[in-house]
Amino acid sequence: MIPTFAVVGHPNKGKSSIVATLAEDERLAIGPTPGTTRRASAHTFSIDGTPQYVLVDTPGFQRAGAVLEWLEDRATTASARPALVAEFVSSHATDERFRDECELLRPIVEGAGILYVVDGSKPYGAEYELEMQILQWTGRPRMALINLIGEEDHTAEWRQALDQYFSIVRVFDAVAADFDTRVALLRAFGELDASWRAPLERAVTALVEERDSRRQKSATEIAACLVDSLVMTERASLAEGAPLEPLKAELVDALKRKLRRREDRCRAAVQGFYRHQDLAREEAGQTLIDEDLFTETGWELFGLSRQRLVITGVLTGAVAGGGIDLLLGGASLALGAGIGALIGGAGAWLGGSELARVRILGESLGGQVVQVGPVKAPNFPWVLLGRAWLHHQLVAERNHAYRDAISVSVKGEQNLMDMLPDDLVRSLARAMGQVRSRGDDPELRQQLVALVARVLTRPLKTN
Ligand SMILES: Nc1nc2c(ncn2[C@@H]2O[C@H](COP(=O)(O)OP(=O)(O)OP(=O)(O)O)[C@@H](O)[C@H]2O)c(=O)[nH]1
Ligand SMILES: [Mg+2]
Repeated sequence: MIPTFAVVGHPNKGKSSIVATLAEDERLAIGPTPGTTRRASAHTFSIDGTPQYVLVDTPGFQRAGAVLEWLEDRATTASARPALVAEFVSSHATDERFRDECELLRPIVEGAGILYVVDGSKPYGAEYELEMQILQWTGRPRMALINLIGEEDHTAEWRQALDQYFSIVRVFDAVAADFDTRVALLRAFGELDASWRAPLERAVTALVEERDSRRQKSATEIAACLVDSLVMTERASLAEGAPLEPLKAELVDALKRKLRRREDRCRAAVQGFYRHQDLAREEAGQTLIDEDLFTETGWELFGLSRQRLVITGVLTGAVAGGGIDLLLGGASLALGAGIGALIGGAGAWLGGSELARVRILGESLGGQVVQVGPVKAPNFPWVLLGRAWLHHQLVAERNHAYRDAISVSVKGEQNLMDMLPDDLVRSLARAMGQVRSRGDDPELRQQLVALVARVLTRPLKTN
C-alpha cells in the first residue's frame, strides 16, 4: 500500500497548507477562516505517473470532548481502543454533529498514519489534549508537526506536551519550508512505520531526480526562448511612395509584443514544470518580476552592467569575432574613463529606436518590404536571461501552500547577470553571438541549454 497520512488537528492550523506543499497542489483550498476544509480529500503525490505517497486533508476537530466522552464510556482494555474508535466512526456516519470528526477519523481507521498539526506561534492549551488523546486511542503511527503561522514562538511548551503523545515531533513551516526540509520530513515519515521506510526513500530519490529534471526542462525552454528572441523579426510591405517612419515604428512595436509573448510562453512552461500553472504575478507592474521587458529600469537591473559587457568582450562582439584586447587594451580598460563614451548614454543602452535592425528587403509587388529585427541591442539576451533566471528561482523555490502573487526585489539592485562568473559569461556570449550571426541551429541550442542549466543552478540572492 502507498504510504498514506491523514493530516489532522484543530481548525485553521495549516493542515491544508501542509497537504498543498507536500502534494504540490496549488489548487487546494486554503483560507484564513476556520472551517475552510469541510470534507476529507485524498491527494496523491505522483512523479511521472507513479504514486509516491498520499496525504488526506481533513476538517479540524469540532467536538473532541464529546468524542472522548463517548469513547471513555465504553472503554474496556487498552487493546480494545482502536476498535472502539472505528466503532465510533461507523455508528456516527450519518450524525451531523460529528460529521467533521468522522471525516477526519475515517482515513485513520482505514490505515493512514497521523500527522497532527499545531500552530506553534500560539500558546499551548489543555483543549488540544483531548484531540491528542483521541489520536492516541486510534493506535496508529503518529507524528506531530509544529507549524508557525504567526510571529511568536511557543515551540518549547508545545514540544513538552506533544512528546507524550507522538513518537516524532517536528517543526515544519508549510509556507516557507525549503526543499531539503521537505525531504527530511519525508524521511521522518518513513521512521513512523517500518513498511513505509522503503517507499518513502524511493519517493525522496524520485523527488530529487524530479527537481533536476525540472531544472533541465526549464533550461531547455529558456534556451529556446533566447534563440527564438535573438532571431525574431517582423515584416510588412511599404506601399510605394509611403513614408518609412510610421511603418517602422509600428513594426518595432509589433516585434516587442511578439517578444513579450514569447517570454510569457517561456514563463508559463517553466511554471508548468513546477506545477505552478495558476501562479499570478503581482499587479501594477511595480515589482521587479513584472517589469515590462522593454523598460530602462528593467535593463539596468537585469542583464549585464556596461562595464561587464566591455570587460568580458561581450559588447564588442570580441568573444565571437576575436580581438577585443587588440582593440581596446583588454582588462586595462575595465575601470577606464572610456567606457561610458564607448557604450553611450542610457538611450542607446536600451536601444530606443535603435533597438532593432531595420532592413529594406527589396521590391515586392506594390512596393518594398521592410523588416525590423532581429534585436541588436547588446544587452538584450542578457536581460532576457536575467529575467528568466529570477523567474525560475522564484517558481522553483515556491511552496504550493504559498498563495500570494509572485513578487521580488533583488539585493543591492545590481545588474543580475553580473553575479555570473566571467567564464560563464564568455561562453554564453560566444553562443549568443553565434546565434546572432548564424541563426538557429540544433547544436547551438544544445550548447545554450547546457549553459543556461549552469545559470539556473546558481542561487540568486533576493530579498
Ligand atoms: N505565515 C504562514 N501562514 C500560514 C502557514 N500555514 C498556514 N498559514 C495560513 O493559515 C491559514 C489557515 O491555513 P489552512 O491551511 O487553510 O488551515 P487548515 O488547518 O486547513 O484550516 P481548516 O481547513 O479551516 O481547518 C491560511 O490563511 C494560511 O495561509 C504558515 O506556515 N505560515
Ligand atoms: Mg483546511
